[in-house]
Amino acid sequence: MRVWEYIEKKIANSEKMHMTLLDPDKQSPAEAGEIAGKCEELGSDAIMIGGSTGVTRENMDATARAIKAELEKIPLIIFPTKPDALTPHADAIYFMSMLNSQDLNFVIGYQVLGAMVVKKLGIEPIPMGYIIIEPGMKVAEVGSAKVIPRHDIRSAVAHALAAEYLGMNLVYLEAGSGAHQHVPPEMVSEVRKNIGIGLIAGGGIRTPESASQLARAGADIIVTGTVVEEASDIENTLGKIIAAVKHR
Ligand code: 1GP
Repeated sequence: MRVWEYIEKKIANSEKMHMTLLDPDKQSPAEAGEIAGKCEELGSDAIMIGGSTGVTRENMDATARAIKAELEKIPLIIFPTKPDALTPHADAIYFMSMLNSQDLNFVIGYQVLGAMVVKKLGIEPIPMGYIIIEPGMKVAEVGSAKVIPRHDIRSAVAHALAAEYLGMNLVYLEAGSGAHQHVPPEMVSEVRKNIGIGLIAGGGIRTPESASQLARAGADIIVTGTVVEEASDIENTLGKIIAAVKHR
């Protein structure tokens, strides 16, 4: 089954999904593989690989290969920043445009550079509109985002609707990795009410309560990264977050 079909089916069945983000710059490939295997056992629905800084073709390749070796059923999806660190060892790539970037490279330039590479490597592209919400953190800085203020729900809805009308499959509301506040649930629910495509929320989600709140507000997919990196006991920390997403 293609990765998009797998995601689409779950969204159509109103099954909430959890995805784990691993940054190849944060641990060795072997450690990343071990963590990914554990996340699958705990019920995470996909592993995403990427980071805003420190990602190279070498660490992407080695980490993706190690993760794939540990995964039994769930897919590995590239979450790219720039097109110079793509790897053939993943199942799919979020082919994304940062809709509120002020740097044209992040809106369409890197996509043009990467498109032929994605085709050549045979990775499945999944079109996604990426929207950076305050505080935005490193990704806002790297991508020169004109960050949407937390109170500006109207702007978030307008960006999300534009993504839908541009033909994207998914919209990602991103508060930034390590954010002290995740996207507001009111923003998630207003966006949900106004769009007919899949909705992802990520950045700063550290507790089962936050994960459940955002899933109940209408996010189809909850992404966590930092919590896995920092957890001394992944089984307990991530296990509870995943359970909260699934059972809301
Ligand atoms: C970042 O949304 C993801 O792109 C995950 O954020 O690291 O804060 O979980 P965290």
